[in-house]
Amino acid sequence: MIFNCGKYQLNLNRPHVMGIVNVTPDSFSDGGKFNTTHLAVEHALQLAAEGADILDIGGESTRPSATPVSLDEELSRVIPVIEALSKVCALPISIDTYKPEVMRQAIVAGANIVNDIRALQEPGALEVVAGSHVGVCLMHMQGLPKTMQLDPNYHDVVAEVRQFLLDRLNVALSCGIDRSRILLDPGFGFGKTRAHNILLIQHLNQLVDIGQPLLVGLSRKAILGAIAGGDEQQKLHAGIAASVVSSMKGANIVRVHDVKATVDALKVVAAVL
Ligand code: PT1
Repeated sequence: MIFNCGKYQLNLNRPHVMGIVNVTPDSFSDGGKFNTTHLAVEHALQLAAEGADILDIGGESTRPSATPVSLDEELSRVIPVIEALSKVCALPISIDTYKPEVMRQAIVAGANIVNDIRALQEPGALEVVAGSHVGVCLMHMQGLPKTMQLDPNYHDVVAEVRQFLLDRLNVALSCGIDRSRILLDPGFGFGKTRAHNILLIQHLNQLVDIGQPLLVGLSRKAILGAIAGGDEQQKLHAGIAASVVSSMKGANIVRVHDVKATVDALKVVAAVL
């Protein structure tokens, strides 16, 4: 399967790794804008050297109970990083945002993929992506990050996530976004209990059946802590297992913090598949 994202074409015949680059001042414990930009670019280049296939740049945390940041704050975090990185790195860059204006400016700055936890539901978001040649990831979420883990609720989580992704896929197609540009993502941890997340992994084949490439993100999420224990090493090891299991079940791209370990583990998966 080929994924088209503007000037890059990814052949998804082997599992791919998306490296996470958080551009939140607290993740660099410094505060200064120049330093934050510089350190984020350095971190991205490190992930590239470790074998990442895609670099995902994000300026707003979407983990449970996170508070949104303003448009101006998000722009000032991510745009300088994308501008600098696109000049020195030959990997596709994705922008992790749901804000259409961030998408627009990120594409101008050199982003190749829009990674949207709201699946282009914000007014204007579909138009920004349709009017470009970038790829897009449409993700499922129940509720909003601030409150999504308070009471996740489904009759049939697999059927509902599948239907949502199909609906958003069809909206994107009807706006002129080519099928080859679209990734789907069940949104692990986004308004889902441990049982919901596990059901989605067990039945990932039902999402594979939609026929679009799948992206999954389980790295360092609470569910891994709940299963394996919450210390750093337990989450790392559990995360590797989660990437291996999901790629064996048909996920094409895994979004992770720990790129080197994941790349090594997925070489075994590639050899087997
Ligand atoms: C994801 C994802 C993302 N996750 C895509 N983008 C985050 N496409 C940010 C927890 O349960 O899975 N797919 N962008 C990070 N969000 C979370 C959510 C982090 C839940 C942690 C948890 O701990």
